[in-house]
Amino acid sequence: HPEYQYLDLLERILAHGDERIDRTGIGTRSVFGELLRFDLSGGQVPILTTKRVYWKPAVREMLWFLTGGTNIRDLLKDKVRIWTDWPLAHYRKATGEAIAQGDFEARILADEAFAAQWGDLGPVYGKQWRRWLDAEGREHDQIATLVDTLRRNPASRRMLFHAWNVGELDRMALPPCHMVYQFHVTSRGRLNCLIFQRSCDLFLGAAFNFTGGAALLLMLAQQADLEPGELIWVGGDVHIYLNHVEQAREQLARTPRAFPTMRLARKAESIDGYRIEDFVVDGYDPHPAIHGDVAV
Ligand code: DHF
Ligand code: TMP
Repeated sequence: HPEYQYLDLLERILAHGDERIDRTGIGTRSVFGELLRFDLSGGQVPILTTKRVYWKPAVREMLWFLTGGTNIRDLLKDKVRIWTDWPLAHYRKATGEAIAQGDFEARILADEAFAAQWGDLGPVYGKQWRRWLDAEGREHDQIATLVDTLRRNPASRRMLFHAWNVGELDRMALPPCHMVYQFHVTSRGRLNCLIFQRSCDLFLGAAFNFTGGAALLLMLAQQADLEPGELIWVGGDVHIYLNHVEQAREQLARTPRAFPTMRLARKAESIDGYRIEDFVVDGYDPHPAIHGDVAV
């Protein structure tokens, strides 16, 4: 079962990972340089089954990146709360106000000016993917260029988009983790995607990254009249936070079930036209969710 790639990595990090204090102060065990591959050609996608993964928030996050958005207000409208902690920490620090997460989120939703001031993550993924600003002041839509190249010149070795915009890193709430997506089309018309992730929270973040990556691959394949191929995930610093060790052990005690299938219910008019309702996941029968706190 392909999920054992993930579970074996989890187990190896627990057993042999290098332990140290990280930026967040929580501490991690980590390894450096890992590769996982998932074959999507049979319709199955890597939504982990050894714990319930909230695949809709993960797909919604990917759709939000594609809109070019960088404000958590758009996510909160869809009840996706995974990015709230960073603007919230910034707000608390800047104002000294001990506001609860729920109250902060309610204010972001109710008050557009407040959201503009406090809900923006800076020039993160969506901005770089859709509106990368070059030295001459021109904006580059890397996604539109990618779709165009997939259609016109699928043998290209230059099909990628990148979020590590060096000049803008200091204005981002978090520098990009999944920072490069490269694509490859086989002679038989299969679309492969390689994600390079410089830093990976293997217990919490990875499940979202695999799911979002799979959703992106399906959308791009459909737009370019290709069949889904492999999702290849490469991790730089792959770590387990020390406050996730018990959860990881619990997950490791479980036996994976068949991956679910994911398909698109309709072909959108363009890569910008997809909605959450277009994603159909069948056969997802995971073990129960395992909660873990996110390190901010
Ligand atoms: N920082 C850290 N330390 N780890 C991350 O995984 C991470 N991910 C970010 C931003 N910063 C990060 C963006 N993605 C969750 C999942 C993905 C994500 C952020 C948070 C998360 O908390 N997942 C929980 C709850 C899911 C839900 O409520 O829908 C989970 O159990 O999967
Ligand atoms: P860092 O910027 O110090 O590397 O911290 C970022 C943390 O967030 C790190 O634990 C990796 C994790 N992360 C993911 O695993 N996946 C994601 O999609 C994001 C945004 C972050």
